[in-house]
Amino acid sequence: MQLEKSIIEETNHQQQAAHQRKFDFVAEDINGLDTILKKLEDFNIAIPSWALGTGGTRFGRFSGGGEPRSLEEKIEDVGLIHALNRSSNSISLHIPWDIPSNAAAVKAHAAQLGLHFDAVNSNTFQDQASQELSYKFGSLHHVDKAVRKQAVAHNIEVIKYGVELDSKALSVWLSDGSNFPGQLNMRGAFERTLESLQEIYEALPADWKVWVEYKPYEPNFYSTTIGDWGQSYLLSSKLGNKAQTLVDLGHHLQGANIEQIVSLLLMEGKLAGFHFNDSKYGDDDLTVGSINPYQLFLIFNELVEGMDARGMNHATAIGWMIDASHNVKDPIEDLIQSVEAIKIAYAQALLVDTPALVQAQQNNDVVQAQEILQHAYRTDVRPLLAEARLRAGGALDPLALYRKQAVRNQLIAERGAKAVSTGL
Ligand SMILES: [Mn+2]
Repeated sequence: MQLEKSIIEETNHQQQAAHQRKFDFVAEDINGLDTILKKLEDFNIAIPSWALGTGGTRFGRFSGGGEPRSLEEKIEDVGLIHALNRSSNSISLHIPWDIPSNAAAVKAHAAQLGLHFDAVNSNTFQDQASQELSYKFGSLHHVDKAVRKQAVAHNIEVIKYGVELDSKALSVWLSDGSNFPGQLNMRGAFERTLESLQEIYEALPADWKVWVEYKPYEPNFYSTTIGDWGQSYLLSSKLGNKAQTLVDLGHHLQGANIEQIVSLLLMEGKLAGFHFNDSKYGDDDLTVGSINPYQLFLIFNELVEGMDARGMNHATAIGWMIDASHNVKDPIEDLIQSVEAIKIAYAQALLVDTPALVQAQQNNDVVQAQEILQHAYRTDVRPLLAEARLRAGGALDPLALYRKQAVRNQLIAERGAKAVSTGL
């Protein structure tokens, strides 16, 4: 299904007066308002194809109904989100869950909805029915050369699909690791991973990147072969300019200072991009900003400062993507909330009085530095986001409109109450 533009316009019209009041109130105190609004309009976050279905845990999965049954329906769902928020103009495919069998048709369908394709993701963390050798003991790091070869070939196949869709990056996350001390020679595992990644790197088109994601534990619980940003950075440095480190917010041990990691990767030109989510304990894959929105703001503060220092385009220089799994929410509602949370943190970071902060840092005025950051963080920027959406043709209040139109009920009517999204 698609949302009629007239419905969005009509609803915006009804909400216009209330919006204008809130917008005028916050806009009055903001310097460079139009530049900020333009940056907010330009800033889009990719939606992963696996996030349109209900997520599960190892204990079970409870479908919400009306889930997309095919890649085409997943694209439709991203189209719905983008029509509402005008901030989700791309989709990131996971192979083999979403193989585009007819790339030209898939691309045309997406383009109709104003969408393009972000990074493609490979999968060597589970076995597929058709595959010859098992990844039970790893893929790119496997002790058996034949398994490594199969995993390398899979990644090269994913690049091929991505080329057909005009993607520009391959995102690699490995579950490779060990569950028990002694299971693995760690140096050997790292060297074999590097060798395998080098073969994949060689297959990258000239204008492509490979994004190397890290994660400290799970599904392996003693060691992960690419366990932290240092190990990913080491690999991406050895590989070359087309390799960079991907930061997934949930892939850190508790208390890690992610903003510092981001700041240094950016300084070295090695920050590929983000997988956004939120967590309280581990890789919880919760809605972005639902647990710790202040940390998200601090990360964006480093991002904006670092990108400006390097003259980078905020919207396009880095890959922005959600990577979450929704156990109990309507996936579309969750994604609308996540995109909103990301853009709130971004908008707040744009409000930081940088010259004053530099001055405070120079003077070791710790109190003033905190005041400056928290002044930006405590500004209610939601009317700015709404205004940017309005200017881009989206809904003033995407979630409210989604509910008012009973979109999920329509999807259930169309696809069935038991429709289960492919891949999960
Ligand atoms: Mn991820």
